[in-house]
Amino acid sequence: MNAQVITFKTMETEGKGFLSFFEAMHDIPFEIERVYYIYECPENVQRGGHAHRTLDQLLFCPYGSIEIILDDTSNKTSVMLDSPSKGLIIRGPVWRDMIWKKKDSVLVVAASSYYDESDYIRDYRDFVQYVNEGFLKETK
Ligand code: T46
Repeated sequence: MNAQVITFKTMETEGKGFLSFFEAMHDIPFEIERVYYIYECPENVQRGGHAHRTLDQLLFCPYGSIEIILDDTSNKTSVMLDSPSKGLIIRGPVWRDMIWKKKDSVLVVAASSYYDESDYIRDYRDFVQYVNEGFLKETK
C-alpha cells in the first residue's frame, strides 16, 4: 500500500498551545503545487470514491476526526486522522474514501500537482484495470 502515516514536528509553547509544521522535500517526499481544504461537512458524510493516476498527496485533519479508507486492489486499510499532528501521505493510484466522524472536521490536503480532472479515476472497475495494466507493464 503506497500510503504512510507520519507525525509532524511539533513545538509546544507552555500554556499557549502547539505549532506543527512540515516542509516539502524535507518532511514529505514531493514538492507542493496546490493546497485545498474541505470543511463544514455534517457527521458521517462520505466523500472520495476515486483514485489518482499520478498525484501524490498529504492529508491531515487540523480539527476533528476523519477516517480515510484506502484500497490498492490487493489490500484495504483504514487510517483515522484524529490529531492535528498526524498526516497521511498517499502516492499514486490508491482508491480512497473519507468519512467525517465528527461534524465540522476539517481535511487539509497538500498536493504535488495543480488540479487536473484527467488524473482522477472515478470508476472502481477502471481503477482495477489501471492497476493491473501498470503491474503487467512493470513485469514485462
Ligand atoms: C482527494 C480527496 C482526499 C477543483 O476544482 N479543484 C481542486 O483542487 C479540487 C480538489 C477539486 N475541485 C473540484 C472537483 C469537483 O467538481 O471540486 C469538486 C469536488 O471535488 P471531489 O468531489 O473530487 O472532492 P472529494 O472530497 O471527493 O475529493 C477530494 C479531492 O478531489 C481528491 O483529489 O484525493 O479530496
